[in-house]
Order: sequence, then structure tokens, then C-alpha cells
Amino acid sequence: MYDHLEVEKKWQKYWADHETFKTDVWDFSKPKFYALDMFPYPSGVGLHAGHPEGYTATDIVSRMKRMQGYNVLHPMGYDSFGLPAEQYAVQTGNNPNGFTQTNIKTFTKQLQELGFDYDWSKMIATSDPEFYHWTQWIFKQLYKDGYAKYVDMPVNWCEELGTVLSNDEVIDGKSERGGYPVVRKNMKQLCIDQAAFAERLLEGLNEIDWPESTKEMQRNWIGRSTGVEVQFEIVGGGKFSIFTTCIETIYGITFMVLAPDGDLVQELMPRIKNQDEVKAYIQETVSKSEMDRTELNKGKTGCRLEGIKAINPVNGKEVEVFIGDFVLANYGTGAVMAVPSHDQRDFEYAIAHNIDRIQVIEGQDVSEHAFEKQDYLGKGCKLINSEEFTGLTVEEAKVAITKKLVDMGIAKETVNYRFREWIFARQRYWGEPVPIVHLEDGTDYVLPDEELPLILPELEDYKGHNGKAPLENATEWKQYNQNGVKGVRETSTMPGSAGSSWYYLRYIDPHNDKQLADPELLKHWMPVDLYVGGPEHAVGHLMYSRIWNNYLYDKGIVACKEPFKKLVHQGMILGENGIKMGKRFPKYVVNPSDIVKKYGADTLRLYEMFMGPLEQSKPWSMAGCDGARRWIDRVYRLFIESGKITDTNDGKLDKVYNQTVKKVTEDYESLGFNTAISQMMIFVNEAYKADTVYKPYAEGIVKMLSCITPHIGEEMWQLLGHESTIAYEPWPTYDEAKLVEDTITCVVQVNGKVRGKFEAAVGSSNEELQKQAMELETVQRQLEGKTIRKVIVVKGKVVNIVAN
Ligand code: ANZ
Repeated sequence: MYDHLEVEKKWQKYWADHETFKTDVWDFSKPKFYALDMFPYPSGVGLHAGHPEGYTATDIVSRMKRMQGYNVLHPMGYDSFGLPAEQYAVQTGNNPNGFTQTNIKTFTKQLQELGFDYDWSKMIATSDPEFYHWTQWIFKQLYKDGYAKYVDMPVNWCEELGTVLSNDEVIDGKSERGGYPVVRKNMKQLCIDQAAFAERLLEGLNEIDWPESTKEMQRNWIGRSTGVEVQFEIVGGGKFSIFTTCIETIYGITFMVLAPDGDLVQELMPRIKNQDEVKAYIQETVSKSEMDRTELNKGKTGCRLEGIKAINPVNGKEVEVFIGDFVLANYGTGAVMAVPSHDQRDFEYAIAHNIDRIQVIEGQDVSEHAFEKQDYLGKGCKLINSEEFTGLTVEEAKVAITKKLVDMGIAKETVNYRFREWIFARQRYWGEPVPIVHLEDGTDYVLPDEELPLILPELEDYKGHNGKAPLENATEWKQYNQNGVKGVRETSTMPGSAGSSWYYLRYIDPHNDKQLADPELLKHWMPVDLYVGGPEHAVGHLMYSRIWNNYLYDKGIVACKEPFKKLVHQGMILGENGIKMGKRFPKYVVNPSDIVKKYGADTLRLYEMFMGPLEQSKPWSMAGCDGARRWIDRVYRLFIESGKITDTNDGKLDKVYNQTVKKVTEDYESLGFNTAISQMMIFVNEAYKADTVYKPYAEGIVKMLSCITPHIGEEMWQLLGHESTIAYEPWPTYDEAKLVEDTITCVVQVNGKVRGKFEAAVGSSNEELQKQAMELETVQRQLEGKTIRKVIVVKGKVVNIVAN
């Protein structure tokens, strides 16, 4: 038994006093390794048991890399803008910064108690003006280059929160935080044009070592679709365009559908005969969220635009025009050609509104539901009812019909992306101020560099009123009048994802006040070699960072397109009963600090790594934690107290030691920590059985184990007679030649029952094995007075003797 409180305090002090983990980023003499954790939001409740899991994983790898001779950067910081601090400010009237700073102190203390090898001199916080100076600066570049701009668009408006929410902040028509109703509403929004990066983002996915499921989520989120935009004339004058991915079905059009909330309906309004009905339906649509509108199993509502007909350009046929809320105003052109035999939504709409259907692709009954493109694509299905295109395969027809329409001058091939503008403003206080001024002449002005950072002003009242941004309350600050430029400041702030989109760059050079980071350092340290964090960021943060990094690459500021070379998601740590831990289950929340006090940080780290594969979710177990501590004590007794450690090698542990070094090295590299620990357990068991343990073997195991349990690792290293920290000791090596099994265990059966076993040299002949088997005393006893009828050796492992 060792006193974990004393040992852990001692080494934490040693590391801090000696700046053991301070990285000299300018030391380019060694290869670099950049290990990154998704930085926490410093909430009021402190760390939970889930945090140490991912953080320990990067800690183990970064410690191994350091011992392998890499210059390692492993920083930590805080994603410190956000809603909880804002709500605290609204409730108490205090500035959220105070609350945030207190929480940061608590988090830092808790993280230091866990013994992570962070270089605390590089700590950052996104709400720190020194940091958000550069968030504003990057935004400014995006704005100047036209990627950030004001766009009039339908948005998710949450009245209760008084803010616009992004699609991923809306779940089932309610706000992700708080569960308040969300409606669609047209507003001028500050946006970042994500689609401009879509192709690069898709390509980049092929270059990075990320979980396939996360890449697939990003592909779906980007939602690239190729198709054709075709112009349709309106009977009596005018025209509009539709976007389709299935131009081959153009002869199957029986109606058209427009987005109820689009501009086109408004333009047509004077010609519409049933205006009251149409206006009422439009009203109904705007109160629905996008989710409600697009869900497949929702009834297809809508209404006819009486008096409006469109002309199918391929055959001159006149078809009726409808509005329906399943058509979105801001996707494609906001209008569709409806082919109810081949599109399920069109099919349902046609049934609901009693419209004809024309089948134009052979091969399936379309009376019950549409014969969808997934069913006919790539199968060589042929067109029917399509004039000169009848008989062509779908693939041929796509090409031929597109060509015809392009030649007619009414179509063009286009690519659409499901992911649209990234709305880049929130009506909140606790975020980065946007460095834009709205001038009296209606134009916008971006602040000169000397005026950055634009600091958040203190407020008397942190609550926004009547859906307005809280910064509207800063009446003086809002008025801008400098160098003859007069206007009103933008009062929205940036979304939570702004700072986290580039924080990994700032760690490299966190105190630079001239630029976001020195270009030479960025070139050397980027990309991040290993990034560990939760799968919940698969499309939010992990997409936004890729966009910003791609943009900064284009600007020549960073030298690599993709910021995170390898990404791993840790699984969730569940409550003891297998239920997700969280605010709603306070009983089950495991507070890491309590575990650290009772068992020590080393135990917590070891236990969390031994629970199971890193990527899987697993239930917490106090008994398991207890077991982890007992094993550490067992290792300590063996190496420090048993008196078995010697300077001479009797060779008995050669094989298991070399196997252990090989397995642990490989497993750490691939983040297979639970199996690495199992292998070290095997070594310890073997060592207990042995009479002596060769000292270099004990030291090799202590080095490897010290990555997981650094405090006791340092302590044992010292007790084994070393003066300096273990952190920079060379990583143990293994000898291939000693890995091979030189003996096998052979089992002996007499009349089908196991009667003994023996060790034999690898490659022994059947005769030798038989001979050894017969010599066993237990076997001889069974054979007494019997005649051997048959002896069979199976696969050199089992000797079967039949006797009676
Ligand atoms: C005719 C057609 C026939 C279609 C057919 C599909 C199957 P993705 O893959 O998502 O891009 N569409 C186009 N714009 C739309 C909008 N603003 N709101 C809702 N739906 C829209 O899907 C493209 C298809 O979705 C387009 O191809 C169009 O319907 C519809 F057998 O056109 B299709």
C-alpha cells in the first residue's frame, strides 16, 4: 500500500516546479507530435467522469511519444463563451466573466489533480480578449473575402430564448437547450457561406484518418446532389426554374409545386384566383419548423394556385401549379417538377390532391407507391411513355434529355448542397462581438485592425428585450463615431462554434499579439496528429473547424488543409446502472474529485482505461475502481517491496517481457488501452511466479505503466534508484527473437479423459510426444494392467491413448 494523496501531490508539485511538460515549440530538432483534446465548456458543475476518459487517452499517447523522442505539444484550454454563463448573468445581474473565471479555476484544479501532462503555460480561453481578438480577425478576413455576409433568409427563431438557432440546435421543432418552440421566420442574417467550401470538404474526407461513421455523417450533412435546373414557362407569361436530380422522369410530370414561403408565389399573387386560401396556407407554413415540413411520413398538405399553369418544355403539355410545404424555399430553386409515379412525396401529394400519375420507367407497379430512383438506378431500367427517349436506359436518358434541354437554352447542370449558410450571429451577450458597423447610408463597415479586439462592454442588464440582442442595451457602446465614420455597431455576437473553429492553432503560439500564430510555427506543428473527443461534435464543431482551416489554408496562413489528421471518439461513461449520467440523474454522477481523494488519480485513470475499448460506451463500477487500485498496489509490492528485483537475468521472463513491450507499444499507438493493461497484468502475474525479476524488465514495465498511472510511475522510478523524471526516459524496446514460443503445452487423454499434460519443445515429432506422454506418472497409473490399442497425436497438441 502506498499513500496516494502524498505521492500524487508530490509529483504534481515536481512537474509544476520543474516545468516538466512545458513545450519549447521552437525546438524543431525532434519530430513533433501534437495531441489535442476537445476542450471543455467550463460549466458550474465541474468535471464529470466522462472528461478524464478522452483526456487520459491523449495523455497516454503523448507521454509515450515524448519517451519515443518526439517534441510533444499537449495543451488544454476552455471553450468559455456560451449559454449557461449568460443565463447566470441574466439571473444575477453579474458579468458572466466572473462566473466563467471561477469555473475555469475549478476545472484547472481538477485537471491538475488528474496528473495530465498539459503545458499549462499555453492555456487559452475563447472568452479572453487576447484570444477573441483573433477570432474577430479571422471573421474579418472571411467578411472581406465575401464568405461572411448578410443574407435575407428563413431562420429558426426561438421566441423564448430570443435568438436564432442553427438546424443542429433544433430537435423536433424545439430548441436543443430548454425545449422551447422554434418557428421559421425571414430575417437578415449574418452567415458564412459553407457551400463555397463543400467540394474541398468532401475531398478532404478522403485524406484523413477519422471514424468512417463520422465521415459519412459529414458527407450526408454536406448533402451533395447533382442535377439539372430547368426553366418552365407560365401560361400567359413569365417563367420559373426547378431543380431536379431525375431529369429522366420529365415526361412523367403531372403538376408543379412551389415553396409556399418563396418569392415566386408572391410575384404570382395578383394572377392567383384563390388568394385567400393561398395566403392562409402560406401563414400555416411559416409557423412550421423545417423538420415538420420535410419529414417523410407527414401528410402532404398544400393548395392549388388557381389560374396558374406551367408548360412542360419537352411536350408542351400544360400542368397545374400548387404550393406545398414539403418544398423548401431555400433549397435548389424553391420549386419542383412533380412526378408522382417516381417520387414518394409527389406520389402522396398527388393522392391527397387527386392528381393524375404517368409512369415513365418500366418495371414496377406504381399504384401503391412511387417507383423511386433508388430502385431503378444502376439496374438498366428503361424509359416508357417518353417519346423519342422511350427505350433508353435511365442512365442514357439522363444524358440525352439533359442535352436536349441545354441545347434548347433552358437548362443547366447544377450541383446543390443540402448544407446551406452557417448562421453566424446570435442575439446573445456572452459571445464575441462582431466587428461590423452599420453606416447611415445603409452599407456596412468592418473595423480596422487597430480597433481589434472589440471588447464586450459591461452591461447593467444582460437580458435582451423584445427579442433584441442584449448588446442593444449598451446604448453608448452601440454608437460608432470614429475618424469620420458614423454608424451603429452590430449587436449580435458570434455563435459558440466561432472560437472552437480555430483554437487548435492558437495553442501553438498563444501569446502572440501580432498575429494569430507565427506562420513558421503553424507550418511545423499543424496538423494535429491525434484528436480525441465526443461523437456529438461529428457535424458541428468538426465541420466548422475544417471550414475555417480550409479557408486559412487558402489565405496561406496555415500550411495544411485538414486540421485533424487522426480523430477518435471516446464512448460515453454510463452510470452504474447503465443509464446516461447527467443533470437528471444526480445520484449517478461520479465526481472525479471524490475518486481522486479515495483511490487516487492513477486509479481513476487506470480504471477508465481498463473498462473496455475507448470508443465504446460502458457503465461505471465502483467495484471495478477498487480492483484497479488493488492492482496498482500489487505492482508496487512486486517492484518495490518483494525483494525480487535483481541485476542478473535468469531468462525466465524474457519471453513475456518482450511480448509485453511489443503489445503495449502497438496497443498504445492504436489506443487499445484495455488490452495493453491486460498484457501488463500477464507480465505481473508471471513475475510473481518467478524467483527473481531482472531490474531492466521492472523498469521497462514501470515506464509503460507510467503513461497511464504517472504519479506512481514516477514514484516507483525514483524508488528503483533514479533521480530525474521518468517522462523523458527512452521508451523500452523489445527483441523479436525472444518473442517466439519455444515450448508448447501438450495434453494427454486416456480413453477420452484428460490425465495429464507436459511441456514439449516446439516442432517435436509425434514419436517424441508419445514417448513423453507415456512417461507421465499419472498416465502410467491409468495404463496399469491394460493393453494399449491405439495412440493418436492430434495437431502436435493432444496425445490420445486408447487402452483396455
Ligand atoms: C423530379 C423528381 C422525380 C425528383 C423523381 C425526384 C425523383 P436531393 O437529392 O435532396 O437533391 N426537390 C428539389 N428542390 C426541392 C425543394 N426546394 N424542396 C423539396 N424538394 C425539392 O433531391 C432533389 C430532388 O428533390 C429533386 O428531384 C426534386 O424532386 C426535389 F422521380 O425532381 B425531383
